[in-house]
Amino acid sequence: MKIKKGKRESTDLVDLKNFIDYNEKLEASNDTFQKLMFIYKMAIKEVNTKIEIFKDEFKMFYNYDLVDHVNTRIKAPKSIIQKMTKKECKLTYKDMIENINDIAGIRIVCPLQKDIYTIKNLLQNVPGIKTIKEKDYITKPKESGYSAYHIILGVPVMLSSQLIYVKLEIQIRTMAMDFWSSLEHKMKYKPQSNEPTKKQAKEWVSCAKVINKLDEKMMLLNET
Ligand code: 0O2
Repeated sequence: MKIKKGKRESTDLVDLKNFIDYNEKLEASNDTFQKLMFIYKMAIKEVNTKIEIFKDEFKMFYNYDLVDHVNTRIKAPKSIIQKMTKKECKLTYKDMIENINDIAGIRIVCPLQKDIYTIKNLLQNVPGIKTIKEKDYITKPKESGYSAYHIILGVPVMLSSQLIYVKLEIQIRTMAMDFWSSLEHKMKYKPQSNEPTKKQAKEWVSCAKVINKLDEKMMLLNET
């Protein structure tokens, strides 16, 4: 991996994939993999600090809880390889960086639906952060019933010798959406669990609709 030591050589943002040998085969235990994961972790740190500042600012200045809690994670090597195989990628670092957008992930859980849009806009307006992709599963939930707002951000990470541009996935949900998706995820990935039957899948969608109604009612109650 080509990261240089010492003084920063350029203030231009350099895409993460320019740091690696294009066709180097992906190996979860090697040095390149560890260094890449370190850079993804630093991107999480950068954005997490911004979220904490917004959260504390809203509490201090407006006595308002904009964010209930935040979870961060680096995707497990096994899950990265599974996703690459599903997407029919070559198992190289270049393909990993280009195609897997959620190696670094931050999940923000907010009390109300309107908070999702507030935090999303705040993050998208942070100088230097770019929006690469947005998926609104709130106005258009997934077939499973899953609801959340997803954004893929491009985040500059400043190392001693370079400014590196890293992709990171933000999932923003209400507490009610988080309750649904945590349970549904647990059921889906329970050991020895089978694919849900048509009837079970329908029940999950129906629960998701109840959750959505609940979120709408909570917003109205909050306004009165
Ligand atoms: P984990 O461990 O939860 O992170 P893209 O790469 O942009 O083409 P991607 O990432 O395949 O698209 O799809 P999507 O739907 O935008 O995001 C996938 C993530 O959303 C999943 O991550 C889940 O976290 C969440 N998600 C999507 N659909 C569902 C669902 O039906 N139920 C639940 N509970 N969560 C869902 P991963 O990769 O599954 O893993």
